[in-house]
Amino acid sequence: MTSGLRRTALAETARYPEEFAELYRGAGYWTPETFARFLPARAAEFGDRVAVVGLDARGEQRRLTYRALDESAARIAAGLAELGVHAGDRVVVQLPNIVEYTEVLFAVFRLGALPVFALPAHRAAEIGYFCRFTDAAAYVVAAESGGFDYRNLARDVCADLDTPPAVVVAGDDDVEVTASSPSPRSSVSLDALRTREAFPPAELDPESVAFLQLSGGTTGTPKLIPRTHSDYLYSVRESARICGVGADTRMLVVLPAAHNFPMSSPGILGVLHSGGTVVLAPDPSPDTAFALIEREAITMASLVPPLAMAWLSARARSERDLSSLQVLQVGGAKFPAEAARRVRPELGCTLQQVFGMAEGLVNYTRLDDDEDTIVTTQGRPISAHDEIRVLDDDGAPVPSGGTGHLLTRGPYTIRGYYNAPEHNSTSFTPDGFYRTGDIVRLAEHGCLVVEGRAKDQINRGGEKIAAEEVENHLIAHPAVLDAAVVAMPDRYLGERTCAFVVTEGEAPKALALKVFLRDRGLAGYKIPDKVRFVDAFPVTGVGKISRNELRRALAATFEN
Ligand code: AMP
Ligand code: DBH
Repeated sequence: MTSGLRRTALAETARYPEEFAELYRGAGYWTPETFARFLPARAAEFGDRVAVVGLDARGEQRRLTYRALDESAARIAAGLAELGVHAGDRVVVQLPNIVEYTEVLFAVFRLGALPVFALPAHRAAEIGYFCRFTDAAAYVVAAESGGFDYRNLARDVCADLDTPPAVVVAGDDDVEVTASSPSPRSSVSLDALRTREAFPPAELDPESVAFLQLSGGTTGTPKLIPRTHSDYLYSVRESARICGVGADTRMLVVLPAAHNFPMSSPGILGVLHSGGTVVLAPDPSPDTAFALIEREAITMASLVPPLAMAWLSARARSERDLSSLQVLQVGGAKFPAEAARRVRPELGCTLQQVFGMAEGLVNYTRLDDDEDTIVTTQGRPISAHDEIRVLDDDGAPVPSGGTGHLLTRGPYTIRGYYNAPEHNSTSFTPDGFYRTGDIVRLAEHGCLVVEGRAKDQINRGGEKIAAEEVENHLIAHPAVLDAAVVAMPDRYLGERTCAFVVTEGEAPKALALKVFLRDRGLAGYKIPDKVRFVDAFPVTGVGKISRNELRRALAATFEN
């Protein structure tokens, strides 16, 4: 595990040009703070305050103070080090919203190792890819969650890898996870790692990469996003300030904790940086959330639009006292103005729209914006140094107030994906602007309104699906000649997926194709909602598949 391979350097693309680094340091944005010292510093300041409330992997209710969380992280870090995980190593973390997530997160940070943030929905196709592509030294899972056994997933993933990672299991670890893999390494329970001595926080370059976040992406394989200590902590501190987060904040985390939104906008990290309390919801249902809001006097929560709609409709039927709730953040996908308008009168709190991306740029409506701005825009950037360009199809700036492609560059937006030189040459301009793929309009006061999308991605209620990734899996079926995955409008999720498929010989049943994708280990949310068999695809003037034409065909035939 300590071989040269595990030491593969992070691509230089992660580095910001020195002139920009100087600018961001000079402005006081980038500081010497690192994630290794994040929690130790908070524990010194907020020791006995409650940092995290939630269930653990065994379903027990836990409340951890800052000091207890820091002590757990220090001991788990020591255990991980004994397993052979060192500073700079990658650790794939796939945990649900349980308290161990925060313990493991800060343990990995303390070591100076790099978490790779997988989602609970990911399966063997994604996890295997993350482990291989990042040459992961360890993979951390919960034994079981949501009726799914992650020990089996870990076993399947490891069996397919030449150098499988050390598997760490939170909860009951009664299965020999990697026994059948070519290079057997049995799994270890997280609790076994806790018995060690405390590990001292690593000394790290604050401008080095702290972790790898996932992009919803547009390509055949998911892209990984290298975020540095300095850039990310700047966005976390500023987000906390903009969102009014302080030691009295009690945030309910409903979305998957490792997603960039609940992690950093201002999310778990913003609340813990400020001495507040994070309450982890074990499931996203309004019933669970409302009970927790009442019990824990929650002041703030962040949701994707479909969940916000579910809260709105559940509110009328619920007797729960939600009066502590001050701010409801909604982001990840476009929140329609008609729904946005209902938040204040029906939930009794201020709506904050959040338009962000794991690559960097995050926009917020401000808490004191007028109601019209809050309801009809997706907010404005965090930083005075966030550079925004809105360009037409030919790359020329659109006239003020016009609609066009959003490009951005700034103190917390990456300059390149992890080890992806080819993608980087198309996803970034030569002068370092990230092409977001979003179509926006620059409204008054510098607020952005998301009008659409130019990238081949489906946004299924905040869950992003790269068309090409699903198409590649479909094409692997022996009867499938070609496939095109497009979005179809959906009242609840905003969009769902439809796969158009050209087959050879006898067409398989739609259900059989879905099962085929599942068996290939694709995450459930990426399995197409509909499959349509066609003889051929409509093409554009230059012979590319016309996705627009396919979308139009869908609109004409499916009633949603
Ligand atoms: P990712 O790059 O996977 O982190 O996904 C970020 C993308 O999610 C953005 O580029 C947008 O396409 C979409 N997105 C996030 N927040 C919003 C929002 N409030 N309204 C519309 N789209 C959003
Ligand atoms: O969708 C996103 O990726 C997102 C949404 C809101 C995000 O990364 C964020 C805020 O930070």
